[in-house]
Amino acid sequence: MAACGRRTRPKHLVLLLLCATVVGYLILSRPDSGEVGDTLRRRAPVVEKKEVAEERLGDEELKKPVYEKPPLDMNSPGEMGRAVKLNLDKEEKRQEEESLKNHQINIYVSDKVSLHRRVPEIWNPLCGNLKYDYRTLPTTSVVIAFYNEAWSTLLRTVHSVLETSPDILLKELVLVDDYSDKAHLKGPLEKYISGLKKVRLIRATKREGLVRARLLGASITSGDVLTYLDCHCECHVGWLEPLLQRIKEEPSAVVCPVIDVIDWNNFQYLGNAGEPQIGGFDWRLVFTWHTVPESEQKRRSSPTDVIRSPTMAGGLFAVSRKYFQYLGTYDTGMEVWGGENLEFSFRIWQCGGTLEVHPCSHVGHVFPKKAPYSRSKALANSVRAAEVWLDNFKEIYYHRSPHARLEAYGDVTERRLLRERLGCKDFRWYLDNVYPDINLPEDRPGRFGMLKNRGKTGYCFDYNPVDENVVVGQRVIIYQCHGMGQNQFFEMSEAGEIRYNTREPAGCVEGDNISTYLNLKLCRKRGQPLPVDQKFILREDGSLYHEGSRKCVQAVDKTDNGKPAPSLQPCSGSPHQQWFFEEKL
Ligand SMILES: [Mn+2]
Repeated sequence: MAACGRRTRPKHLVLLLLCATVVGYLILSRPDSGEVGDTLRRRAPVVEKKEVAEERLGDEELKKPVYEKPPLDMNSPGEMGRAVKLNLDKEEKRQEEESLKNHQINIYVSDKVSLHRRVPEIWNPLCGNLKYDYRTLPTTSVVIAFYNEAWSTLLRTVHSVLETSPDILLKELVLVDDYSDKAHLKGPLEKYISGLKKVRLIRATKREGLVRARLLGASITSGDVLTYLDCHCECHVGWLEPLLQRIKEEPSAVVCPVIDVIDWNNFQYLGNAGEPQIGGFDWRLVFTWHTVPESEQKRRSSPTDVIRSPTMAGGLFAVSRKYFQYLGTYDTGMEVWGGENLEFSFRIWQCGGTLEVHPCSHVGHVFPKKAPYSRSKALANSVRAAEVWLDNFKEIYYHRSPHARLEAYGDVTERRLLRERLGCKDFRWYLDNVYPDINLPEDRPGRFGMLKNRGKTGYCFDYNPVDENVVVGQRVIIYQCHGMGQNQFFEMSEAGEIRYNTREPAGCVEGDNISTYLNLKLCRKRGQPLPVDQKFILREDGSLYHEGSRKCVQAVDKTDNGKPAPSLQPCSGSPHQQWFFEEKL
């Protein structure tokens, strides 16, 4: 891998040096120059003093963004990232609800917030001490793809980039219209951005999806680094330098900012100066967030060091243009959205790069109330990722999503050849070295899939988490078997756990003597002993024996809430106490 191209900028450099010299001279030659100057004068000989001051002034000059933010107006709604509270009449309320229905983001509120607002300082204070050599940092092109995005969220993203990115580092900002049909994104958008420095717009001539839209945008750029952002973001001051600095140090690093949350309803900017989260995935190939593991904390020597992450969320990252090319950019066989982030994550790690989160780069993102458009292509995209990168571990994925086997995912020959050509490592290496904390299912024959009852025929163990982020805490129920894996997928481990391991972290079925019903709790961590309440034995006669209570699991038609569920009862040998695993219906 060749080193990241370091562009020399002779014209800029000369100009800026000149500027710095003139300004520096003026200040230093004033008879009553400031305290710092006086201190320097006392301590250092004249020549040295001048150089130090020039250097500092040069930095201030070099840091200047493309545009300065307008003066702070604390009366403006949402200023400094505060929550917006509006008193709306009936008609305004109706408009607000409509905007929410259209975008899954409260655009009515967004429209009231300044396109130039400031966000609160939420990074680790140590980040403010980091120094950068602006003259040798690589330049970047920011690429933002959008589809039918609302005016204010899109333009706030644009202004935010222009007002937080040093002019000397930002080569251009390219907006990619992925074939939107909203009128405000036609003429009005063109007119608006024609008045903005460095902003360009390119339009797809058919719906391309995120992957190809981003590549289309990148194709007209010239910066050393490509920085991809989502189209409803706000950048924290100083967000860009850490990303570019890291890529300058290590051109094969793909670096993500910390993604702060902007509330979809009141536009409050919610950030945390503590350790950011990193990305993982579960065995349905769904992206998940995790706290930084201890091993990674030990590897880092400062809170401002990058954090290695097994996967990325996908919306926001920076990569050296050359390295992106080398890695095979994106899988252009992927449509719309979903799955491309995991594919790229696996590829980065397996093919010799690193994927990192920089704790000093913060960008806010409006996470919508729910996905604003169809994710129907995400399945095919995930299958492509599995088929190219997972080796035999793809079976673990297919067991949990049996319908994925039937999905038409197109041709992946080219992507497999790319993997060959780059001499990429296998998925076992990735799991062992990059994501050792993921639970690795055993999936022994006859011990995974639907857990079916003999007495209550056609009924299976079933579990629905209260939400995607909280797997545990609910009661396990029985429901008509559907054969789709997912929430009816369980695996019996060699040690006797009934694992709900479509999710990460995995849940385990737990019983106790008091409630008689089964609940889902977190499984033990690797190396810890198995709690007796989580230990079951599937015996020869089909009975499912619970060690902790010394009872058998029985399919009960009506529980205290009127619904059927498995329950711990004295062992009787009845068919309602007989269970078996089945992979397919
Ligand atoms: Mn988004």
